[in-house]
Amino acid sequence: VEASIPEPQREAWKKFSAKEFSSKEDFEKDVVRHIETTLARSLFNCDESAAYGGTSLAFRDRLVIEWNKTQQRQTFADPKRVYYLSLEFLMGRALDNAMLNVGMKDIARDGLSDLGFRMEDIIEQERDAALGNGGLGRLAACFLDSLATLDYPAWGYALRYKYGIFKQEIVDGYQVEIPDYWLDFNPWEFPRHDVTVDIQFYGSVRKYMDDSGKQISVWENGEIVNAVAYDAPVPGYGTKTTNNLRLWSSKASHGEFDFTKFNSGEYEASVADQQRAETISAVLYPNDSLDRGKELRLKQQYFWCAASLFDIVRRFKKSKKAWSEFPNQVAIQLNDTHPTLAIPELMRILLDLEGLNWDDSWAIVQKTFGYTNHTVLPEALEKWSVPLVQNLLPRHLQIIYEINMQFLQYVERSFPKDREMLGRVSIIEESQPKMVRMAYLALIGSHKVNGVAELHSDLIKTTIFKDFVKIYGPDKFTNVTNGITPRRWLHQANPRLSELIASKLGSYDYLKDLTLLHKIENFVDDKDFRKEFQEIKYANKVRLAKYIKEAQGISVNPSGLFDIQVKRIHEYKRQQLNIFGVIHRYLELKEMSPEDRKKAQPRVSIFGGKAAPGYWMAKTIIHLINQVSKVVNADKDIGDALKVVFLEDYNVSKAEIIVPASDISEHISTAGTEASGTSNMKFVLNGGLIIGTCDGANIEITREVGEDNIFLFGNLAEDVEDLRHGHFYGGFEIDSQLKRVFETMRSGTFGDAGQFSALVNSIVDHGDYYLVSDDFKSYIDTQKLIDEAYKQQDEWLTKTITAVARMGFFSSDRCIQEYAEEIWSIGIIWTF
Ligand code: TH1
Repeated sequence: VEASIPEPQREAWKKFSAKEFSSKEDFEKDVVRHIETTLARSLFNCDESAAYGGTSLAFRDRLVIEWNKTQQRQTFADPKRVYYLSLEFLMGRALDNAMLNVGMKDIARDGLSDLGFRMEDIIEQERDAALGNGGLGRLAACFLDSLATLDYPAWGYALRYKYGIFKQEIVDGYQVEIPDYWLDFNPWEFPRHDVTVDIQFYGSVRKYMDDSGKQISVWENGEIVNAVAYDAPVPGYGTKTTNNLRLWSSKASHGEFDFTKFNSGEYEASVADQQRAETISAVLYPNDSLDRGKELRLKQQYFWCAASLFDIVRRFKKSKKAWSEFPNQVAIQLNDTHPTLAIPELMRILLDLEGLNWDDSWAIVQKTFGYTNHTVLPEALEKWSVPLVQNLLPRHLQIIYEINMQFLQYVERSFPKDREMLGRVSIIEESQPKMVRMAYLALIGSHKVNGVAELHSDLIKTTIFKDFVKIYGPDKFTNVTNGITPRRWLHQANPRLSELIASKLGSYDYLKDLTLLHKIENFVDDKDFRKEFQEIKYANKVRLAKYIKEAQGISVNPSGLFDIQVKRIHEYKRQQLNIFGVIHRYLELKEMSPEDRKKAQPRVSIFGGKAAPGYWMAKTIIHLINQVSKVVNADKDIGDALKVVFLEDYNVSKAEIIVPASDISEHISTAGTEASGTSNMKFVLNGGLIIGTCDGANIEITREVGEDNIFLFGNLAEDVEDLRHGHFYGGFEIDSQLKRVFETMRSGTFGDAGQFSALVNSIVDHGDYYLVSDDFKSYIDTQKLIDEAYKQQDEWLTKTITAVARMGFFSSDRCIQEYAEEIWSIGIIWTF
């Protein structure tokens, strides 16, 4: 407001205010202008990367215009906003998405062709924004797309990592990690050097009484690091709403150099200080579902929470509303426990900086926050050592202790007979050293806690949060089953299928209301539709086969059954079960007569995914897959009957090629371990069936598509505990067919057996925690069923079409509507 132009001069502004291109000619004009001026290139040195730059900048202009207007509308209406705090946003590429969301891809294709370029090559130039590990980060990205598409006033807050998730190379069958420096040229971000926040670490707390006898706490003498905002526009599909993703970058607070040190000859030390500050936002931690308790990670979390809250509070204070109004203006969603420090930080702001009392502050905090839990795996539940928190954030530790004391007093009053409960629910674990249990803090500081699929939301109420259901009652807990954006995961990844569906439904409206998909079930017997649907699947398989040849040098026959498992490599996700199944298949094929082998259903087993750099067992699984691939693919007896592929460096843009090409995809986690899974939804939406356990969202996919259209196998979550117990205390016999697989490995068929002994021993000698042996027979029997079912191509096609038609529930738009109504109480802002 302070910087606004006075009335008399506004005419000139309005006259020259930036306009969006809408014709092909205007698009070309913008591209050429950007290439010639912004990028300082010419038609004599314009390669594809420059053309990508010009195209992106032309689209960016469009987005920025709507982005500014959206922010103006939202500032004017000053509605309740939602802030999605996530340490990960796995956005992938932005250009294709921007073109489709603003509905200008065809114009751009023609325009680029006039200028001498092929659209697909230009799209390929972009690097993925890979600021996430897997499902959790991609979910956040889908949610941003839905929030904008549904016209909700929403911001995402995260860190501007210099290095995203590492790039994976496979060298001699082993994973090697390469840093992902992705910021060389990123036209999608806007540095806001005027939007900065000083963030304090370390130091001490001084307490004193003010004149009125009130106790005041001052956190002082700490080290200051500067947070600088970088903004990226998030366009909605078919709407003008363009929301903001704000990423914080860390910088030394003294400017370039600490001049005292510089002048006293300590040049190196002054640069080192600067680098230490920049380290905070340097790198994304590459662990998926694992808490390692590193100090730098805690620093990242506080840096990001404190900067975001400062920003949110600053925006709120502009409205001059009373503090009691804060929860009516602000909803903050905690994506897992990573942003839990936002709870004590908001308390600190209200108590120490704004002078509110404890009870009022706590009421505001609880009404403001919602917490999403994404896992029950014990190794993923965040805990921070008390001495570490004490040192880095002394004031926050005091506040956490106070929250805990008040909470425990309440529990004690409510359950006077259950003395043990206090120790169980305390935010502080009485271990050596003591630990802060972040999930409990997040739960206690929020008004709602949600799981991400029905089974998972039930499980958290009976396992990790059981006592809290007694304390707060069941209403504090809810479920919001995950979803995916159909814009990226159908329209963008599979344009031909999207177009076919639109041609039958009469419009692309279903991309905004995915439940409309059910109408394509009317075409399940339509001959032309079926033919086209099948052709599209085949073409997508050809596209993937081509990519496999280029990237991996392996020839695969697109007529084979494409069986795909792509996701982070983790023992609980059981890629080992899959590869043992592949070895079993290989042995069976080897035993067959050549005639029988010819009759066998050809398969292409495709794997992809990264292992956390320190996760040896996961790296062993990758190595085994690559060894099996080498042996099987070279075996002349086998030919096309079986091919095994490990696709290097699985990421979002590769998923866009892989997902539409599956016949079967694998979602085979030990029951009760995969909270939801989201790629399962993507594969089915693209006309692939799935083999899966009764776990996570697989269960709801089954409910929606029908039991005949999915291949379920394996033990149920409710039996897992007893089975594990039995492994240790009862007799434990390894499945006979699995034994044969292990014998083959031991004989050296896939190289030195010693390399895989830890993997085999985890099953044979160490209790088979993930029930690989228990589920093995059921798994390979189900794979046989799949072979038979796939031979009935007509029925298979019916199954896949039916399944697609019934996937409407899994749009992330539905998720966002549920969050908005049940957790955030926010409304939409109309666009005009
Ligand atoms: C994943 C869950 O494993 C997956 O089942 C779920 O679909 C997805 O979140 C989205 O809800 C998780 N990713 C992480 C990553 C970290 C810590 C915990 C989890 S749980 C770093």
